[in-house]
Amino acid sequence: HAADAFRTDLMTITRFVLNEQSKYPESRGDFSILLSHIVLGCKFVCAAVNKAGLAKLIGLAGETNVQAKEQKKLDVLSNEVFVKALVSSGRTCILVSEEDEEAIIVEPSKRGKYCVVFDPLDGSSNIDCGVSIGTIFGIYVIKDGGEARLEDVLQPGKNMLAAGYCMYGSSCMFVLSTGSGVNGFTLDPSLGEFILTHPDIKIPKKGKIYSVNEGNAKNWDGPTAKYVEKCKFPEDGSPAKSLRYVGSMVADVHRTLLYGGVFLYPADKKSPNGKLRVLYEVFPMSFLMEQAGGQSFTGKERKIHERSPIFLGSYDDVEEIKDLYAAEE
Ligand code: AHM
Ligand code: MG
Repeated sequence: HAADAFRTDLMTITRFVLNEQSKYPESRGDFSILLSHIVLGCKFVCAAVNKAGLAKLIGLAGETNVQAKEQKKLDVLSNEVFVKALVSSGRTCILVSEEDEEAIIVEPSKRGKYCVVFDPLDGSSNIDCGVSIGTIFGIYVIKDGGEARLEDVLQPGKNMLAAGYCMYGSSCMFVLSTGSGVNGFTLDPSLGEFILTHPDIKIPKKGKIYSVNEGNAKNWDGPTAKYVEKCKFPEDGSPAKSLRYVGSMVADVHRTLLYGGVFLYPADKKSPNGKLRVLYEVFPMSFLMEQAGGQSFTGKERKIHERSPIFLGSYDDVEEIKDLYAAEE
């Protein structure tokens, strides 16, 4: 078919979200506006990440003579872009970013009802070797007509309205859930649009991969050590699992979502709360996993930069880990 060479009916992320929101009669387009500002931030970061290797030579903004000028670090730059995009959407009231010590309370004239928690550029230690990195975000809504208060973001992950991430990898992918399944969009660089390429993502019920930093093994607790041992030496005659660990949460979670298996960042003797942050790493990824039919097993702390252990992925694999921890008690 000649027509197949060019797809002519493109489901862009904007069109998709507008369709989804039109199911709610009370929807006034606020969420779509907020999301389009997040998407803009992601496109900017994607462009900057693609140029990162050239940045020292030509500058991130493309200017040619920047030898004298200090280059802004990519994570600082990304944070600035997201904060400005979110505030200017006029739809946010509280922002919590990994890059800012304190929560940002949006000035009253620009306020809306959404709270956004985000890590603008996660895995940034991977930038210099060209490995995938990403942006992670979660969205809460403040209580009816209420004032913006920090308690509005310090809620359980399951109260999130939406969550997602953007992965800057071999292609740029935006994965989103607004609470009715998970959908993946790929950036078409020639159009500058995210196109629906992975509708209704479901994680396999059981996987063949485990993903963990095994360098921390000497400090693990009993159940984590036992689980990883079982991955390598299964007791029931099933084949051993493969180990895959990028060291970039977005890339490791993305692979887990598509191929199945588990990703874990457990507590250990050195980091009794694990490493990853509850609000903008653990909760959004857990929300996505559950929406894709998998599970997630975490702590419950709720301070803004609090950390927590995390075990997430295929339903059956996480069940096995939960059993090991339950047996410990
Ligand atoms: P960062 O926020 O300092 O970039 O650290 C978060 C990253 C995650 O992307 C990744 O899952 C984890 O740290 C890897 O940690 P480790 O190097 O201890 O295995
Ligand atoms: Mg991070």
